[in-house]
Amino acid sequence: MLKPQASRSRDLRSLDGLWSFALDHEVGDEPWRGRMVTPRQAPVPASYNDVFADAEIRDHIGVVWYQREVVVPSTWTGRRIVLRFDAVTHTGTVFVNGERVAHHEGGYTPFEVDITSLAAPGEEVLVTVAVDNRLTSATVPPGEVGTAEDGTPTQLYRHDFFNYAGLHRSVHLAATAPDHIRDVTVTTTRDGSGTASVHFAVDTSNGGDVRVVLRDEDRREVASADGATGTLTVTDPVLWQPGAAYLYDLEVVLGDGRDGDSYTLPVGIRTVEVRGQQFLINDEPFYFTGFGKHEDAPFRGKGHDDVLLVHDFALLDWIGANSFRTSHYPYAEEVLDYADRHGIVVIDETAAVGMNINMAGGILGGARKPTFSPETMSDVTRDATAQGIRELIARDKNHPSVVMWCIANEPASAEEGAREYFEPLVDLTRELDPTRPVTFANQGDARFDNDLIVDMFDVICLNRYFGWYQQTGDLARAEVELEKELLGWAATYDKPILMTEYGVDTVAGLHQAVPSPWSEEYQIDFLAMYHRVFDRIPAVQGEQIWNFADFQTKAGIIRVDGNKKGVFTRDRRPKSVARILKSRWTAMRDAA
Ligand code: BDP
Repeated sequence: MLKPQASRSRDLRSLDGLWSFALDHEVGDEPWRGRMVTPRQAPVPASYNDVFADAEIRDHIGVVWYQREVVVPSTWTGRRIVLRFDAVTHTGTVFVNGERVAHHEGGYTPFEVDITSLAAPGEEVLVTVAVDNRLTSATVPPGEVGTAEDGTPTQLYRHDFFNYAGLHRSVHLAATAPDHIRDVTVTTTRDGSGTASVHFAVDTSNGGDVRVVLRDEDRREVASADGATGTLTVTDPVLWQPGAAYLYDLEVVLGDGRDGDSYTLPVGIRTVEVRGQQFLINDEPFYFTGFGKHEDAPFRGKGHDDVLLVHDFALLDWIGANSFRTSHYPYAEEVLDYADRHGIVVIDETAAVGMNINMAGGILGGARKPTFSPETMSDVTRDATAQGIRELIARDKNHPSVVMWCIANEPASAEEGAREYFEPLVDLTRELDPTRPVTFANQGDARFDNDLIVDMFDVICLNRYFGWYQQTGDLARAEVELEKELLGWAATYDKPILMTEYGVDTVAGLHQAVPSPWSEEYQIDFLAMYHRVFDRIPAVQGEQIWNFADFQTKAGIIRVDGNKKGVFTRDRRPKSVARILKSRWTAMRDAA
């Protein structure tokens, strides 16, 4: 699915800004029928939860309503008009002028609907969106909705971040020619003699004539071709490299481009491969440094924000990180565009998180029961997981920064049923994209000797907390356990190992001469211990600390205003460990 853009032949109108907003019970049965009467307005893009100082809104379970008007430009006569939502979390139902036009499940991938017949140029249209934040066994991430004794709804979920909801990303009206480019897929390969191939496939609404032109960063034409599929040869290509991005532009033209359609896609030429225990980018071993992140910030929750985007990347650069994982859901497309542009490597994750009912003895919710069963993670959940994979790859397949798909975070991969659940999902991922390695983030209960699924994946991604959830406060014992475990994996599988989570809750400003958990000094000692161990084990090909920044979670007795494992605070101030990481990672970056 192509991100909307303004081009010679395309136009865009942003619907970001303030929308009328109401909780379900505050408006009548069918608020989409006319103008909604409500005293409240909510900002878009943003989560609605924290912008009002109101517990009822923050903790609301179920549907909320957003509504606004927009005037369709009178110059859009004869155009195809599309309404596009970059993310409605988690389920969106859209009405235009009182008519239901779209329904989408999955809170972190875009959807669009052709509203040409409803949107008269020069006239106003009324857009109403029902946003449902409920998580069930049919959603990803999954959850359980119940009813409390007093009849009010309850929501259980097993992932460790607040269930923010709303119109999290931009909303646009977009205009194209009626005959238009529907999709473009680009992959790149290199041959031994210093040339590269850019393979393209263009999907159009009318099967019309297609021309593609590849230009370099100086806008010089490098190659061109006619036809909807083909290969462009680039001699002496400038490669897209971690830390040294280079983007060509592929202009795709349908018809004559004036009455027809045109779309420009940035293209990075690079290859990715797993060979033995190495992860290769452009045939060079790549060692991942960086973080698991979250889309999370005060007030706006998970709302996309360019200020935060640029600042977070500036901090990644400052600290010397070369990569991050989009834990635990697909991030805004702007984030990937920026990573492409700035040479940051991305592990792109689905929203399949919390598929582990018995983790930590079930303290994250509920008594012991099988994770994979018709009552828990069922065929319905798996279908939703598959749909999430389809939408992620459809959206992100062309980003050079994305070097690997991560199809789940910490599923119960040692439990019966895990293999049956994941095998078709791995197959699906490979079928949709044969060019990128596939992984999942493994949770500590599934070790090298009892995990049931890791052999199906290319890279072993481990989330481990020795010295925090286990051996709490005892880094000497934690070091022994960590090393034992890593050596076990390295001996069992000939695959690269990435530590995709390791970290400790750390209260900024809490200092101790003799470090113990929660202090800044303990975070320093903890990470130093992990790094010592990593440096001793050649199969370890990367370190991504949990987490880049502190983030909000649901209320709980092990969370103080959220998860505090950040190297930065929630407002992006460095904790003491940041400078130490900076010297490790910048030295590694300079040596690479
Ligand atoms: C892991 C999860 C992550 C949590 C982290 C933690 O993957 O989402 O936030 O642990 O406990 O289990 O901090």
